[in-house]
Amino acid sequence: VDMSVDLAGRRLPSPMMTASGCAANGRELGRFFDVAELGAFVTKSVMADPRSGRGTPRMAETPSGMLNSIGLQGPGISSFVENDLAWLKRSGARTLVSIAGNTSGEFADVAATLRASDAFDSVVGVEVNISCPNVANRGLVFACDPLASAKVIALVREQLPRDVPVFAKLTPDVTDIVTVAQSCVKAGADGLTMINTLLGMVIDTDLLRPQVAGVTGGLSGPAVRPVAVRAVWQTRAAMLEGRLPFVPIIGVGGVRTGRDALELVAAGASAVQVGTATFNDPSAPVRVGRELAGLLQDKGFARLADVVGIAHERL
Ligand code: RRO
Repeated sequence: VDMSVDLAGRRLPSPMMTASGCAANGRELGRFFDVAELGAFVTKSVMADPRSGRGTPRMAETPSGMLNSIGLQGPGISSFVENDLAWLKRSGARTLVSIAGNTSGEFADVAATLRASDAFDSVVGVEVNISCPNVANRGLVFACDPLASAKVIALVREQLPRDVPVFAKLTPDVTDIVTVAQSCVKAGADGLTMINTLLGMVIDTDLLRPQVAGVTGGLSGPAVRPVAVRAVWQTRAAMLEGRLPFVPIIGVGGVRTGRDALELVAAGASAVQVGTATFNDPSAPVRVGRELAGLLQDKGFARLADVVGIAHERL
């Protein structure tokens, strides 16, 4: 089965990616598999300056998923490019760099520093994280506001060469994700990654207090998979109906098996990210890719590309 994907002009050998934030910047997972086997390694969202993140505890488990309030812990863009991106390049990884900022100008500065770095030739795209649920600034999530999203995307797009695609990472916490997608694509996004975590909360019923120090947090894992499938489906439907240009969708949310990945692909995703599942199985992103290829083979498909959005033809 031909598992290669054309992602906004970049040919990747596999549709499988890590999901941002769940495996730091490569070294941890590099002990379990060859990071060059992935279509792309997606890094933890990096900001301009180093950041220690939220107080602890930052994670809570639920029967169907995980809640996090990490709060964008990270080394800052300078250290990231010198250490993490350099390591990913040496390892032969194709890297999709996730960037974040408190303001649209900060997003642009991070993109500019990234572009100027020695390892930039290993970057196959930039994922603009406008959807972190744990940013402390006035409770504002850029991706809840189509205009604010467009401003960030346009500024980042300006900083990068045309052949480096920009992906907007969207939040499911909006009434209409298609409206945000339209705004991002109009502003220059070459693709869409959906979804980030869903805002949630867990209370410790022994201590009768919130389980994570951030009080609310981002819900991930199996609980959000149907939400991701719905978001990808609605966005692909908008493309088929002419309400949105055809841009690649990267599906993410609760994928643990090849069947889970196939669900997102059939809904319209060209690539699939695996995040929370790596906590139980660090090689999950490559295992899911093998399982997906096996399923396609069993069903008689020669190319993954033939299955993208296929469920829309079978209503
Ligand atoms: O660091 C985080 O708290 C975080 C981020 Br940036 C994000 O995009 N999604 C999430 O669930 N947590």
